[in-house]
Amino acid sequence: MTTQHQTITTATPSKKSGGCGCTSTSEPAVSESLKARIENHPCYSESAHHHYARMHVAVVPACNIQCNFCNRKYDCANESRPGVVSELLTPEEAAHKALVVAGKIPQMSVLGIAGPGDPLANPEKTFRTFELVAKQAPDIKLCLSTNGLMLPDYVDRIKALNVDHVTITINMVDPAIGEKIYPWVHYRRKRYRGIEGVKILHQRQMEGLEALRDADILCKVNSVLIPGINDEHMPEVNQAVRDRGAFLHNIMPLISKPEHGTYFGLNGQRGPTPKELKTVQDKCAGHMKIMRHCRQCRADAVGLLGEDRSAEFTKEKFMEMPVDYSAEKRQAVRSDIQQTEAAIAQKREAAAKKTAASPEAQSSTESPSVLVAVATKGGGLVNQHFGHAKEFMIYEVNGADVKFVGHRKVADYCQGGYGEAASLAGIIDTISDCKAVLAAKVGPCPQKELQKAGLFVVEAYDVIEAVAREFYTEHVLKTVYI
Ligand code: CLF
Ligand code: SF4
Repeated sequence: MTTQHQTITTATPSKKSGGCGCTSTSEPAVSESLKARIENHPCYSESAHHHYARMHVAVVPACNIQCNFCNRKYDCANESRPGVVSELLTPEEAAHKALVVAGKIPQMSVLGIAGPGDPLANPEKTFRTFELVAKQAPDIKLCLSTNGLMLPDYVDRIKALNVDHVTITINMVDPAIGEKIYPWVHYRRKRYRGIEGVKILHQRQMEGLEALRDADILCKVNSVLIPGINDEHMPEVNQAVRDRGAFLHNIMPLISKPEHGTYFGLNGQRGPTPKELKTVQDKCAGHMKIMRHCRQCRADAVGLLGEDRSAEFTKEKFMEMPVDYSAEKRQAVRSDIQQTEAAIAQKREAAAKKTAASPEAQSSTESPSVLVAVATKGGGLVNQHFGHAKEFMIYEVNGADVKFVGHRKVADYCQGGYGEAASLAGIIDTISDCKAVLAAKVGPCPQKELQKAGLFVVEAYDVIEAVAREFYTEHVLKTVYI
């Protein structure tokens, strides 16, 4: 892939607006050995998610707990978007699907089992699937996501299967808070209601974390942020999980609508706003790595995070597809990605040096942080037409850093080639706290409206960080915009 630079054209907004009030939060450094373990895992590495894909296979129907945000007619809300029904597969079908997808999408590096139920409530299906895939495609990383109740019993088996990435969903470390999230827990053939069950779940989750640490298996913790229930509690959760060796904390928003049929959905429990989510993520950052690029995938998701190719691989279709798995072809694709990543890293570095050397940066005593909204199809580039963006990636930029802080879904502006005024208003509202939109192209009409709303429009096709820095130097530092 080339990262050809095109001229950046910027349009100035018609009115100035205030700063975003962002606070910069640094994250702990990652050792070289850890980097090697996560470099092609799209969830564990933010930069990998621009290039590598993952797939889930839905082989686990049952669950052993009840979460108030889940209705198991639908996918698991721990790792999937509720309201999307998936086809259940046998382990043999799942392994065939994995091999088919590995041939068709050679940048697919990870196979995850993440629902619709809990993988360890269905251990035989889970482990059989992993065994079949490991035998036939050893270059695919295996990944599993669990509520943790049965984890301590299976860490040895997980280790023996060379599963190096395990996610536990931990929404509380205080059973009094957990009581508002979990009505019951089914443990060793007995159903425990209320706080009695929550205490068991909590204890097992903590044991599971420690067992993963002792077995040197990388652990990510997912936490569903539920305003008014566990939002203020989240720093405590963060501390408890990092004390027990978790590597990454993915704090993700509750998705809750009445039509999902969940307890929370039916009782009006809302999810957090993007700002509320970022505030909590920022509070927990600085102590351990925070994942901000999660897309809350469905249990049968296929493709890059944020892209959904599962419809191409329904059971009816993939069972008819021949396996075209080639370890050599996949390795060649990986080498290309590594080269692209190296070229991007060079551009990032050059852009950082240029900003630091600019007279404005040298004379400026303050370096305010601003947010920018990026339209991208992946590859780490600003490379998408504004009108085709279904989501914007949000970066926080200051004199020292360009940091990804989240993504925001929007309605398609271009629908059949013409813009819709209502969706444009919605998009502008969604990114109104940003200073600029960075896109490959922005049509004249949305450009005018974006400028009216106080956003710069930057048209470019280049590495995201380089474009963001150039905008920052030219339009924030130079004009003392804040
Ligand atoms: Fe799947 Fe989860 Fe493994 Fe990733 S997803 S089992 S760790 S391969 Fe990733 Fe999807 Fe977020 Fe999960 S974006 S929902 S964190
Ligand atoms: Fe649903 Fe997953 Fe909770 Fe089980 S652990 S109830 S499948 S969200």
